Amino acid sequence: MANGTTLKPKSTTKLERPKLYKVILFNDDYTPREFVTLVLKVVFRIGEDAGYRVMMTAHKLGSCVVVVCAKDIAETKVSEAMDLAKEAGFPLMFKAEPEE
Ligand code: TYC
Repeated sequence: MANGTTLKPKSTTKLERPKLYKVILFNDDYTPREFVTLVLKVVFRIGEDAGYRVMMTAHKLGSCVVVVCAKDIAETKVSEAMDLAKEAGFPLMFKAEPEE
């Protein structure tokens, strides 16, 4: 161009938006409610009140989405949460699943 700047050619390759993953909490008959709320607080940084509501939703409906985030973060959180449950001897279950 006259002022010395150059124009970038338009790129034709489209960047795919990275897929988001949901972390799902599942109900079981053995894990204490307080422990579920504690795990949500420590691992997912969800406050007491919101954590209690997520836990009660899973308790009543069978499952509840905890967060939606990038795949690696979702998988790390799932294994951190399930490690804590395993250490404490509870069958608490989380899963990371791609969003539709
Ligand atoms: N159902 C459990 C109980 O009554 C509590 C619980 C809630 C466990 C939610 C898991 O994801 C869960 N002790």
